[in-house]
Amino acid sequence: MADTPDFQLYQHKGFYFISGIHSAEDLDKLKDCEIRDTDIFTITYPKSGTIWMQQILCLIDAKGDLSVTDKRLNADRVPWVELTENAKKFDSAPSPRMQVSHLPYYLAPQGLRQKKGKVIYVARNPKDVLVSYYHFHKLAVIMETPKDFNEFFNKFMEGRVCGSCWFDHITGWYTHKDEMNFLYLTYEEMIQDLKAAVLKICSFLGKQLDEQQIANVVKHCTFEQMKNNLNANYETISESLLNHKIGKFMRKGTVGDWKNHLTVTQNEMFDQVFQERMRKLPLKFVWDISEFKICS
Ligand code: PPS
Repeated sequence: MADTPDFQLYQHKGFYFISGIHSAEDLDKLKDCEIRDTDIFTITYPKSGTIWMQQILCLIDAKGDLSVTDKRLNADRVPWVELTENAKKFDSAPSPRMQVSHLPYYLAPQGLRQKKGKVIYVARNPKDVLVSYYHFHKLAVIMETPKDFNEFFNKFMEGRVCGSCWFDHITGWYTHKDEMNFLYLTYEEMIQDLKAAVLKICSFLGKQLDEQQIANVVKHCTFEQMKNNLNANYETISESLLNHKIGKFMRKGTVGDWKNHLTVTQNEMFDQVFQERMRKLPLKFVWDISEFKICS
């Protein structure tokens, strides 16, 4: 019988990774890898819209033609650079290299800070991140199943999860953004107006798509379309990584689900930490889907 890797949370240089899928040796090499001008890195804290960006980048690259993306998983076209198998191939991969990553600013390839390549940072309101991550922990074989929501809430607030602390992640990237070719996007703005977000991404990447091509990108990147697309919904990811009987990776795809999970006390505690930790960042988040109507 083949050996099953032992998936354990471990720290490397102050950041939590998972043994069996992340190797410290490859992570260190990645930091020094040469970055090309054509490289595109999507950076996210987990559960902030990573696979959404995998799909968007694939479709932009295919000028909206879904059939071009038909034969391969989007996670293979736009791989996670820090996963051991991908990290090993990164240096020799053909251009243009499109990658996603949860790495913190200080462990990412240093060339990005010399304005080589492009970085798209996607942030999501952290209460919804917490809730999405809680459900994902139940689904993911590689992560410890939480005893209950309260236990996971505490772990998340302490940053004892793969990806470490949400506040550190966004602060690290955002405060160094001027050193990079950097686009900041939010999950919520993608929910509110996907076409506007796609146009922003195209402009940042210097991609010229016509109206119909943009409309096709948007069409194939909606939650409903992705949910039913086996190349985009992660339902074919091995059972040794995701237990598909427990739930779906494409779960709710909305804004404000935290209201169905956090207690009043948890919410107050969260707000207090949020105010302290985000005081110096000029970032605003949308916490509920109803806020869109107020804005428009
Ligand atoms: S991971 O595991 O870190 O890669 O997860 P990630 O892909 O970053 O985030 C998963 C959440 O993103 C939602 N998602 C979407 N929402 C809206 N529209 C589209 N097209 C879309 N694609 C993915 C996905 O449903 C997860 O959120 P939750 O709240 O759990 O539904």
